[in-house]
Amino acid sequence: MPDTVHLGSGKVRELYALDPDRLLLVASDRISTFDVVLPTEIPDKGRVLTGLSGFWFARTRSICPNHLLALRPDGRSTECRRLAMLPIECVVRGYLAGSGWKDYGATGLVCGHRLPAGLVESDRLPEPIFTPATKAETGHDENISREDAARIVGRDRLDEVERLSIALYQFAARHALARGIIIADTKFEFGTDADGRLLLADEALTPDSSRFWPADRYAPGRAQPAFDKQYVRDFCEQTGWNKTSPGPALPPDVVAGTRARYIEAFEQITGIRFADYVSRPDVVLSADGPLPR
Ligand code: Q0N
Repeated sequence: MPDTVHLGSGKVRELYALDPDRLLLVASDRISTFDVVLPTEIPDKGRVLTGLSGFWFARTRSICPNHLLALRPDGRSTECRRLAMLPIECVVRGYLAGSGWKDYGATGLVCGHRLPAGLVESDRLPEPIFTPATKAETGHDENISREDAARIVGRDRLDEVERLSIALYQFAARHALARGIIIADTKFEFGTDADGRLLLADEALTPDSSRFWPADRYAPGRAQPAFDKQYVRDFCEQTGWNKTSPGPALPPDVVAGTRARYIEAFEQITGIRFADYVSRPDVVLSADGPLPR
């Protein structure tokens, strides 16, 4: 891509400047587990995540406008509006997992939210909670209190992203649950345009930015299997890997099984065949799915 300036790399994504107002967000097929990018790629993972994000962006525009301008024909690249990003992660939790479960066990609180006593791991919360975190490109994001978040983005902006984050999560969690997938929690990123309008950015409501659990295996009282990465995690545990870089290469059966799970998540949530998305990425953007050929 001549004339395209590479702005930065995430663990699994790349960001380029197209012109002063537009960026290109490219989702690779890289996969990370235990915060380490593995040496083996999962074919089509980037397409699945880009298609899912596009699907949600198209359906949540009335809740909150977003940065999406176009999906590229490759299915893995998103043209988006260049924004001034808010320097906090907007996390919503509907279930008790990960750092939320750890903090609850230690203090009964998650980011200042007092939760009922006696909850067990993976329990559904009485209502979804907003638990902002600081951004850390390497290492773990750190949960912060509402007060700290308000000091960073301002009180009114925080109230606005909290309301939007909860509304977006509720919309998506309800849609996904009806299709057999629990979205236990998710992370949003917002930015503002030149007019100060708040827009949803980044990728949204994908298995990389959320915990997806298979609803038919849900049982509180233990950790839940991940919808997407469980074969990878199980394999990595079996090898005795110490979870520092470099991670182990994945055998072909683990790659194939994981690819199938990503595609299954895409098809279950969107109701669109992944092959249809690959032939015409814009199918995810129309409310009624693929058009007749
Ligand atoms: C931006 N990040 C997140 C990709 C992800 N619309 C935007 N405008 C300005 N900046 C960003 C976006 C978006 N989305 C988002 N960083 C900048 C992290 N990156 C890391 C690199 O890979």
